[in-house]
Amino acid sequence: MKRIVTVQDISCLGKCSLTVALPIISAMGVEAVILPTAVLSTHTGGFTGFTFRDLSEDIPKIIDHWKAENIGFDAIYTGYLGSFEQIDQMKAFVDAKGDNTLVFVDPAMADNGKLYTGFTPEFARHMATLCAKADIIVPNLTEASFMLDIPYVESGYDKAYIEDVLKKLCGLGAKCAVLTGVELEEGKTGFAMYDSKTGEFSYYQNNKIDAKFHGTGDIFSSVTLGGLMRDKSLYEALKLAADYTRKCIETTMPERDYHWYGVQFEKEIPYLVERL
Ligand code: PXL
Repeated sequence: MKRIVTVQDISCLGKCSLTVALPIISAMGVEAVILPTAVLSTHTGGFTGFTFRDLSEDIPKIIDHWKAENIGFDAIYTGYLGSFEQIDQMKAFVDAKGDNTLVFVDPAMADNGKLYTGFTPEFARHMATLCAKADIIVPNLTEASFMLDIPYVESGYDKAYIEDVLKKLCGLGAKCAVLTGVELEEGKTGFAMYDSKTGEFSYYQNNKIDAKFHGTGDIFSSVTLGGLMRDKSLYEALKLAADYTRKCIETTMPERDYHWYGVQFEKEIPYLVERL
């Protein structure tokens, strides 16, 4: 059985970051070790007055203990990081990894043209230096724009634009870049990927459900990593992630007023497990 470590916050209530990564990766039959970056009472999207406990001080000590115990990982998956220092800590963690550890970076920090509460454009440019060390990065178009310091284009783009952005993302240093929330046709959404080694671009589009939920990017990343660890190709893992995320949104729609802060991914775990 594969063992991964996922580095992101615990939003105690909010169905994002570790509270979705841990159950999803575990359900996919992969050991999920966690390294919490911060503990928040809720996520930062739509709640006010949330608490935020920064765990930067603990991170190197936790990593050192694992090292002393000779624990290695098949993948390092980073998500929401709470400070510049944590980006540097993750760069050092990646530099010290074994040869067979996949580095998967979700630069979770922005969406819909805006940075999440608490982040700055400088933070995004620093996140780009962690992306430089990754095998696979999965920004949405907003995160890509902030990291590349290019204007955010909301709609009306074509494949040529997407391919230019993907190439620029790999230009940062990442081996494979995946863009999420790519809408190439009215009523559709999906991902685009570029493998800098083969020079190949791939696309996948699904029917779009017109609703925004927090945490869906984290669900997408968790399923992608789980799929990779279960020996799917990157494209197959991404396709499963896109289909599952869509299914979770669809399932939540009738109860969206009650569950506005995150999707009911729990109900669709069987869908996921059946497709491994
Ligand atoms: O899902 C991304 C995410 C993760 N962690 C925290 C967040 C968000 C999105 O808003 O606020 C704390």
